[in-house]
Parts: sequence; C-alpha cells; structure tokens
Amino acid sequence: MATTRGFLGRSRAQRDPRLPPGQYDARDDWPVLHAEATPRIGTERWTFTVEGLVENEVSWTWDEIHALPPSRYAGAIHCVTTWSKFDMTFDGVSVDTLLAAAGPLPTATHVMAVSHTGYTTNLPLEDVTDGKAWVVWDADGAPLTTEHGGPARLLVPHLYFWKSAKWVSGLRLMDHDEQGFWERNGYHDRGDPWQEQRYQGD
Ligand SMILES: Nc1nc2c(c(=O)[nH]1)N[C@H]1C(S)=C(S)[C@@H](COP(=O)(O)O)O[C@H]1N2
Ligand SMILES: [Mo]
Repeated sequence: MATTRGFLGRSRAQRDPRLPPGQYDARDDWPVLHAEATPRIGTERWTFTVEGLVENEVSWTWDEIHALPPSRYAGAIHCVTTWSKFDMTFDGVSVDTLLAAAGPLPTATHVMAVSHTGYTTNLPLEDVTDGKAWVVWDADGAPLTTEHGGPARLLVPHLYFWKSAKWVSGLRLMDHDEQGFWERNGYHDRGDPWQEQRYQGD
C-alpha cells in the first residue's frame, strides 16, 4: 500500500543509521549506571595489570601507563538500557599496546576485565584486539569523572557499554569463557548492539 510504504520510508530516513536497533540518541545526557558504590581511587594507588595466560604478567602505575603511546577513540557508545551517544572522544591507550607488553599465550581465547571494586565482565580476546578496545582516562577532552569510571575505565565501544568496566584494574587472559557480574545476572555473554544481544539467549 503506497501510504504505508511512504510512512515507513519517512520514518526510516529520520532514524540515524548509526543507531543500533532498539536504541535512542541520548544527545547531551550521559547517564551514570553502576552496581556498586562509587569508589575513590587516587591515581597514586591506581594500577593496571595484565595477567593470566601471558608470557609476562605486567603492571603499570598511573605514570607508567601515561608514558605509553596515546590512542583515541572517536565515535558512539551504546548502553543496553537503550541509550546511545554519538561523537564522543575518549583518550587513553590501546589494549593492543598493553597486551603486546604481556604477550598473550596461544591458548588465550577470552579475557576477564576486572575493576578495583571487584566488578567483572568477560570478553572474547578478539573483541579487545586490533584497535577495538582502550583503557581511557579522558572523555570529551576532560579527565573522566569518578562517576563515569575515573581515574580510568575500559572502553569497548562496539559492544554494549556494560563491557566497558569502570575503575578498571586489569585484564585476566583465560583459555575459556567465564561469566562476569552482569552476565551472571542475565546479560548476554558477548553483547553486540547490532545483533541486539542484550540478554542470555538473545
Ligand atoms: N565497575 C563497573 N563498571 C561498569 C558497571 C558497573 O556496574 N560497575 N556497569 C556497566 C554498565 S551496565 C554501563 S551501562 C556502563 C555505564 O557507564 P557510565 O555510567 O559511564 O554511563 O558502565 C559499565 N561498567
Ligand atoms: Mo548498562
């Protein structure tokens, strides 16, 4: 029916093609979401460690991680609670740089991202390599606020935002998948927003 097709055509044209299915554009709003109490982690005691199935376990202090080659992500983030944000910039270091220093063993297939608070989230190793993941300390040109995970958080922007562990303390490389905090509580093991992998079974 011509009228129906015209209506659908118009609504499709208005929908931002960068918006995954079931998401809306939060625009100026950046919601704060986390399960635990907001921790205060001073940069003088902040560390980041790559451990597990690696040739060398490596830890960086705040100053040491800032001495690594900088890397920026510019683009969108997508929360499973249906908000997305476009044109964000995050500055930090690529997870590739961190993994290269530790040397993942050939048996490593997955990582568990761990926070200073005990929060965990699991990821296939290939979702944090080849320029897809960062440890970041600046958002839109300003230091990441404590509520958004400062002093530093993981950023895995091609997956739902619960994979981007706030107050991140490290990555543990594993030879199997293991569920993290939200995954045990019903969220999907991978969380691809373009496939709407919101919950276990999606
Ligand atoms: N440590 C920690 N990191 C976390 C979470 C959490 O509960 N604890 N929640 C995740 C979820 S569900 C989302 S949507 C984002 C929210 O990040 P924001 O508060 O900066 O928007 O953080 C993710 N990282
Ligand atoms: Mo979330």
